[in-house]
Amino acid sequence: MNLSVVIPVFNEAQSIGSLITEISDALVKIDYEIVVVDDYSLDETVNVLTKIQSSNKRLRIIKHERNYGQSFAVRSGVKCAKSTWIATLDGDGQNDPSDIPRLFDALIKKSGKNKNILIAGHRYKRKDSWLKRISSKYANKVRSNLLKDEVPDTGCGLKLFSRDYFLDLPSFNHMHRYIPALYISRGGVVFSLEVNHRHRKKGFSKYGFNNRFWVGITDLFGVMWLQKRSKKISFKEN
Ligand SMILES: Nc1nc2c(ncn2[C@@H]2O[C@H](COP(=O)(O)OP(=O)(O)OP(=O)(O)O)[C@@H](O)[C@H]2O)c(=O)[nH]1
Ligand SMILES: [Mg+2]
Repeated sequence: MNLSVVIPVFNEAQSIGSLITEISDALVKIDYEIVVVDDYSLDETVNVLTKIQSSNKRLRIIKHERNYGQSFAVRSGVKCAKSTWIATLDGDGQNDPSDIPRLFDALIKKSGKNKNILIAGHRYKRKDSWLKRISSKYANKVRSNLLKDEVPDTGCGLKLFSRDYFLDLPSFNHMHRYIPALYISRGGVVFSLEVNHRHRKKGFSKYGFNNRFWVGITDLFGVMWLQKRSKKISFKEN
């Protein structure tokens, strides 16, 4: 197996089925598994997934026993993943699975012997409400000024990386928005590649002003502190 596709979901019964079909269509040349992490959904998400699994042996379903949030769902999926390489994407269909092969190619080419490469999707044409686009634009500016992570888009759900390197990063709620900064502070190298972005067709957004803006401000200071305390460690056996 070459690639584990990890998808965190919370109440995505209406979107996850078509997304899995799209992934299967996009990854015909790759040996992959799909690890969907259900974060204690209250809708039919698990039933939908169980039905799909009966005819799709590449699909694995990991169930949280309560709602832990998106970052911990991603982490559980990465922990359970069987491949060296991971692709994450949102479960609502806003990321386009047909971008994965190109990003996976880039990851393999740039990695060589190194496992410290992050390929971060850059949603250059956001398909979100104007309010979300504007608030995200300013949030990205403030964040990149303070964290100096030099990426145009840190919140894109589509990211590819090595399983081991990711599991070494600090783990906290909402860390999924700071993965590039955490990579760089430990000596990782980040490449932003433009990806397609689509409107959410079904289901509901899980984030509003309060759980994005205020949490984001607290987290910014936390991540700045983590950057100060991080070291780029290199060693070899004699
Ligand atoms: N596991 C888990 N996943 C979550 C949680 N909240 C959101 N997600 C998933 O994370 C992904 C991104 O969430 P969205 O609500 O789509 O966030 P967004 O794309 O910024 O917002 P919209 O544009 O409104 O869709 C989706 O796959 C969600 O199902 C959560 O509490 N737990
Ligand atoms: Mg979304």
